[in-house]
Amino acid sequence: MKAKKRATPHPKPVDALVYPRFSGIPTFMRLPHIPRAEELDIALIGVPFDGGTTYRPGPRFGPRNIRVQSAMIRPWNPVLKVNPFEKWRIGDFGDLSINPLSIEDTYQRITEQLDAVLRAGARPVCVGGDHSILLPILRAVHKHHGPVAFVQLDAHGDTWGGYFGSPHSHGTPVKYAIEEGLIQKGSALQVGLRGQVYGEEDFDFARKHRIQIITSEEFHRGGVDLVKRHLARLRSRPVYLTLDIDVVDPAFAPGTGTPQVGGLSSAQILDLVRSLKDLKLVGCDLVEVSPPYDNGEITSLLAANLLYELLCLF
Ligand SMILES: [Mn+2]
Repeated sequence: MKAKKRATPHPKPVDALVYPRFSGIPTFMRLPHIPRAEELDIALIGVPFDGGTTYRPGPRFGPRNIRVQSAMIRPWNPVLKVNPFEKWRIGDFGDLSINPLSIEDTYQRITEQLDAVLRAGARPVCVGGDHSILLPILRAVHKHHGPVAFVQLDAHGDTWGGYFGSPHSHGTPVKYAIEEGLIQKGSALQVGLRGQVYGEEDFDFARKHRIQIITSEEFHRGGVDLVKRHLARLRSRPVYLTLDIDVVDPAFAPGTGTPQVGGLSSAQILDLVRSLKDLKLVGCDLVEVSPPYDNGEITSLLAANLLYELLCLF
């Protein structure tokens, strides 16, 4: 994809006051607030919805706190040797309109709004919100790219069925995305899964649909090299990437809805995200940051840095 007219001038910290958002909340990475997707190559989009959480609530405040913690992000990535703000026109698109009382209505709203963003030629980077927002995002992506290859960094597979008679929650989006054909058959990779499940049959869905799984235990043994071997199959296709912050160990990212011990460290997740560099990314998201459960804002700070690393993958 070719960059639009000109790259976004990335403001220096002192310029942060030039871009005050409403209520004094800064924008993502001090970028200009540009709610017009046609002016953007990459749109950073808040999705403040947590009506799909099954345990700890709070990720509706994720976009707000990640914006605040992203205030000190600088433009040059010395590891990947890239300045994403020079390469692409990137802006803070603002938050999507959601309905906090209805997951079905929220799904419709997200798909419609992202459809417009994609139609305007911008690639969406969504900041959740809980993981239930993945399904309507993928529905919009599917309209423009067809079935995509899929990489999920997460402690959980999110392939469970409904809860209490409701089909959708943050534990179900991948199941429906596969069943609706939004993800190309045999092209899904999940990294970081761990923790107890209800039974061995919880993996039946993944087996049936040939989802490749690298558990946290396997990652701790095989590292990024193991992941890179699996990525080889996905390189020729459009890829969608979803990052659930709970892939990181609660010692490093306590502010999340369903924490699982034995996860990745901050250094490991940085390394893992950077290893995804040469994929044909059509969009990505970062979800499940729950500020009310954070300590010293370390989860939002890590998320802000990971968001920057995601921009460096395009
Ligand atoms: Mn998840």
